Amino acid sequence: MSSPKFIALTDYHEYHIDEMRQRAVSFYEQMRSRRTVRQFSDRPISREIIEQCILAAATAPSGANLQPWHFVVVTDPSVKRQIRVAAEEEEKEFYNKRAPKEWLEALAPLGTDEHKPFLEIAPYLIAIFEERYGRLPTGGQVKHYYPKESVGIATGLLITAIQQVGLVSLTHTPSPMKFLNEILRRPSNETPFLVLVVGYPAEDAVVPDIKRKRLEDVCTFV
Ligand code: IYR
Repeated sequence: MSSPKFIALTDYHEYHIDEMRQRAVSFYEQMRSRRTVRQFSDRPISREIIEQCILAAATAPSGANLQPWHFVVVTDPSVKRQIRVAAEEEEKEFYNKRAPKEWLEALAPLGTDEHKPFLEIAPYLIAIFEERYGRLPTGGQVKHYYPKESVGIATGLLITAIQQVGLVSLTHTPSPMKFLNEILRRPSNETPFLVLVVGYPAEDAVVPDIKRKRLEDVCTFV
């Protein structure tokens, strides 16, 4: 077992309490303006912006720092098309057969259905994979700890980074989404976590009139 190596915490910066308060308010203001968007523009976005956002996502804490994530950035129209076709096939089953009435009722305020044109229109689809275990070049396996939690945190950071640069996103979770392994040729130790659709909103984009819970409803101090 190797012994740990420590370095000084030089990147930490403390703010005066007034500035801390102001930063807390302004970050909340920024985050509360985020909306999940389902109508995208096809306007291109430079790859370097997406790369920076993924670098930010990959700073997420992870179990034993094993960073059990992989991001596949899809821009190729023919690959997007394949993803759309496969996703719509699953969604058709979901909306018409598999989904229990209760689930469809819960989704009704969002106005979603089996049609997913955004999978071809948006300039970027970022398929996020959870590495359930790691693979060594020698063929051995590396146990991963809390991979789903770790990937969930990284995805949250990615959504935040996308919002921060002035783009919009949609967390798309076709179910089941095993087809992503085949289309994107990912190995069997990786499970698709979700597809983040990224771009500019369409000029006439609309969003459902839904509300977030109040602080008292989501938080308890003891
Ligand atoms: N995967 C389907 C259904 C869906 C499920 C949930 I939970 C949502 O929050 C939204 C949609 C779809 O993408 O339409």
